Amino acid sequence: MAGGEELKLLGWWAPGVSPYVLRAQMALAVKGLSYEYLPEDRWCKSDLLIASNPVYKKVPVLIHNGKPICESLLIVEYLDDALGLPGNGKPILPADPYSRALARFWAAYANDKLFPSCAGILKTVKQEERAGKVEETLSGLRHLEAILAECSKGEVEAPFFGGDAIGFLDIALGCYLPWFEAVGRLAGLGPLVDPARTPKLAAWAERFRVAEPVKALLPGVDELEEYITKVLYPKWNIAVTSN
Ligand SMILES: N[C@@H](CCC(=O)N[C@@H](CS)C(=O)NCC(=O)O)C(=O)O
Repeated sequence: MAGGEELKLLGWWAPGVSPYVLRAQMALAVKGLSYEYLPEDRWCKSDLLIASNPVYKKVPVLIHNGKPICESLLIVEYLDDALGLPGNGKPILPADPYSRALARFWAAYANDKLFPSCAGILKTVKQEERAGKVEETLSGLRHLEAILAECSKGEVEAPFFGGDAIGFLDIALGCYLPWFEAVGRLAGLGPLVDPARTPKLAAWAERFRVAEPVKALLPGVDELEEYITKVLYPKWNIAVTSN
């Protein structure tokens, strides 16, 4: 409950491992909003989830005063639109229309291209295909390095994509940080967000990991690795010994 508003978040049964649920949780935390977390059983989805997201039947779903909002990026935008400026007193999305459009473009890029390429590193077994996924991921991270440099252009380096405070693109991308680390480790590649290749992005990642209020939400990378190998590898038909 937040100031008479009823907020429920339908989330994943294993905390921290779903970047999409984490994204919604990060936005709620940045807004300083309290809510009831309802974990979904991965084998047996609740009637509430099926009724709230009948099209995709996926989490996260935010339920605000009984009304469901689906899709993690839309949830972040909705919190900004519907619940005003509690928390740090700043909107999550930039005020300037052009900056908003850019933030939305790169957030969609992270969702549609970067993260699938990164997860694809583990899903592909053939050497050549895997090398392609690695290159796609590193190229995506180089794009984001350039965007981060653009955000700070002509000024003292801004700590976040959102400027002085965590903003839309910080949340959209920051929810993937544990995955970048876990995939780099499991694939034997070392850190994907590497200070030698993308120094600004690596420094941003370090700041984001320890920033209030998101740091408490980030899962341990060991736990995430365990989830990937024990839960996802069998689903993807990958033998643990393949790495
Ligand atoms: N595009 C969605 C993706 C959500 C998603 O893939 N959620 C996963 C958990 S990480 C899920 O609910 N999976 C259950 C299923 O696929 O049946 C978003 O951004 O919210």
